[in-house]
Amino acid sequence: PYSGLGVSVEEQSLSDDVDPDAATMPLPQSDERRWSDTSAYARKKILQSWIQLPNGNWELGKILKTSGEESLISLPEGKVIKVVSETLVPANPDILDGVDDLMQLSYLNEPSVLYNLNYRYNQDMIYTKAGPVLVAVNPFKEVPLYGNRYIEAYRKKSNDSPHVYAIADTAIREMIRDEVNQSIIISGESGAGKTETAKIAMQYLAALGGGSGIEYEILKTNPILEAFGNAKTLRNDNSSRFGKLIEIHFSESGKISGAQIQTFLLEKSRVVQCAEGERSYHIFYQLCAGASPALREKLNLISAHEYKYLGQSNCYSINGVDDAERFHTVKDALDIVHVSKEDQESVFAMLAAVLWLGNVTFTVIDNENHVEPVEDASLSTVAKLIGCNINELMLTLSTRNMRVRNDTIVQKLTLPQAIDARDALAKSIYSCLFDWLVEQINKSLAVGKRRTGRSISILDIYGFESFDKNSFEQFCINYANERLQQHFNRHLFKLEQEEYIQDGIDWTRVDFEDNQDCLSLFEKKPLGLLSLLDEESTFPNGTDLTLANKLKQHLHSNSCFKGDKGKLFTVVHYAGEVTYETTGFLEKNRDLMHLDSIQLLSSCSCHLPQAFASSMLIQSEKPVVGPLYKAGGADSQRLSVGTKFKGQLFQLMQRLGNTTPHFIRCIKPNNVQSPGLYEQGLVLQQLRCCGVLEVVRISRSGFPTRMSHQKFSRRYGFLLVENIADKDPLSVSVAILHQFNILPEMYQVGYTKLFFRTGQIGVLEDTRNRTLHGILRVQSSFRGYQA
Ligand code: AD9
Ligand code: MG
Repeated sequence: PYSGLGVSVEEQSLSDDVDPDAATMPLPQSDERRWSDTSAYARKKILQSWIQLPNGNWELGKILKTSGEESLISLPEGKVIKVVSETLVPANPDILDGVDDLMQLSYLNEPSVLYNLNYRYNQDMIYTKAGPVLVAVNPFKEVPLYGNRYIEAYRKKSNDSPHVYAIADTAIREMIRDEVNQSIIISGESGAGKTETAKIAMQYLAALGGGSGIEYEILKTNPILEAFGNAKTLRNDNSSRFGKLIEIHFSESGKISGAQIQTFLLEKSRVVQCAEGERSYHIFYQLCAGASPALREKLNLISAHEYKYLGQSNCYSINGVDDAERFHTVKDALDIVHVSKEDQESVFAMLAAVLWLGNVTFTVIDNENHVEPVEDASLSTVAKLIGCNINELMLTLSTRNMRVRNDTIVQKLTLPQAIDARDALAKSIYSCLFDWLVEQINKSLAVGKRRTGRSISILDIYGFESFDKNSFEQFCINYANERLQQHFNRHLFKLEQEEYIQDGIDWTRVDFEDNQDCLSLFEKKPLGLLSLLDEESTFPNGTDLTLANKLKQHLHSNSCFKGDKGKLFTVVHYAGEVTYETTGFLEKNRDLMHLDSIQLLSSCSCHLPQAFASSMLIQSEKPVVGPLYKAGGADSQRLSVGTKFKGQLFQLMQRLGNTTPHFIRCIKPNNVQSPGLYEQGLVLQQLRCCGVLEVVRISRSGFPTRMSHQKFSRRYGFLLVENIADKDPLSVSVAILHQFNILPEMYQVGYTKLFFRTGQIGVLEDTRNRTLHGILRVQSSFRGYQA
């Protein structure tokens, strides 16, 4: 397999300009070596090699001489260095530069993969296949790859370079051909391009399955959900702060008949606090900038920087984005998904109420530091906007009804408690509003008269996160990623391996990382992370520290868990270790909404707060009966956030489990959202995290082409010179393999199928075609003779 690459290095003469001080490079990490083929035989034949520089980057060098343990390498700037021969990581011949499937590379090592992606990226070829997976490298600029001309080309199959369109096209075809639902699973870090990729896939599906007009509505859900669920973060100016699954339904004829959206875990905390340089949800700024004078007056709107919730992060605008203009786009989109003007106004009133809530302040009223809200314009505006009695609002924000045996006692709140109550109310209103909007959209998209049950789902969900400080949000997100990774592993690796084993062939088992241990660490009952977190959340005296101690006490022997100092603990995720800090875990997991607040909302004269109150009660684990504050004690008994999320994930996995998945891995080439900048280390770490490198390695080391004995003998049997009339398919197959000198290492004979390495079947197909043409020629000349 290594022949044809040119002369061996032995034949080259030693260059004169050897750098005498050339350092002997250190051995690469074992991980890198696992990837390279550095057998002595291979090393002899290579001309170019990857050299790892001290900064970790790889550079291409020419091998000048290999003698014994050491090799001389010339680097591009003319420098010549001496390296330990074993560290040579072979580079591919130039002819393989920029292949569109990584599987085609002769040498499949990390630097070669990095180089190939970079080579393509420099030419705006942002998509590359890694076997069954599509890799998309974020261009951070407009690339001329989209629109009707391209859609047409992929539909007609006149363009076969890797593309999201090609994935969407395959999904449609397989859905129709196999009558199996499909899913397109998009993952990647924040800012890697998942949401854009999802939109590009939707665009293709809409173009091919359009006609009824519903596709237009489906596309318009994007600006709405982005306005309400996306925000500027330090990593991405348009970061989705929720996960999304959109299931697009098709009729028998392959036309879109409707859709359904499910969302996951909206980051509520952003409504009341966000970090310096980040923003809250886009819609707040859009409303402040774009509302008409009449609407301003109605909502008593002021400018964004006068709202405390928006003012704290010192960031109001996004480069190149006109919030006022976006507001109109959102309103138009709401029209299209049939949210009435009246409802739209109620939605804006809720947004204004949230903003005004943030401006409500408190004064201390006694010497026990109890407080009362200041009766100012902020407070009265909130009351007006949600349609409640101002005195009840004041009570809700400054007291709590506690049930002690059969009595209800009123407890006054201190300043931090009152602020918590206020912020909890603001967060709940916002997250209920978000859910309500999704529900309205779903009603509008559920028009398909007769559901055929055929669908393509697109999943755009947050990728693995590991920051300097990791909190409950990262904990949940990374848990979700473990689940998805298992889905990915199981699909690509296990199914593959099982097929070989099932057919009884000798296939050296390729190890793949199964992350079941880490998932069990999260999910096991009663001693798993989520159960222990729930248990501690129900203890009134539980604190972040008691939680951390509890986790350490019960999980210290788990191989995926490491206890750290104080409130820290570390989980060994498939993508690396992440250290979490338990600060805020209990509170975020409990996500308490006091019954007083729910009751306040249900007493409102406006229909949205009423709807929110009932949805909060429906979510309660125990039905609440009678006067609210008597039923459930002080707090409503909702499922914890962690447990609810776990349930959502199970449901998601079940849904995806019934589909044929297509995976797209988005890669962020730099951390500054800038075009043309490709940072090797950053890309490599993402390729490792998402399993792309493993996939290529495993798929290539196997036997990707398979055919049953019957089919094989029928297809090629006539090529045999010997008489096969009374032979069984297996014997015929073996005879064919022998006659055509297919090397034993190039195939395996299974119980029911033959397994081939890449490219092997091509030889047989060529012969078959030539022979068939020959027969046809003979036949036609025979017919000519007859005539
Ligand atoms: V997050 O986890 O929601 O924070 P995403 O969704 O992975 O993240 P997003 O799709 O929002 O990232 O992409 C980030 C930015 O990259 C976009 O706003 C675009 O400016 C840019 N991008 C991504 N993909 C493309 C593309 N195919 N063409 C042009 C792109 N620009
Ligand atoms: Mg996104």
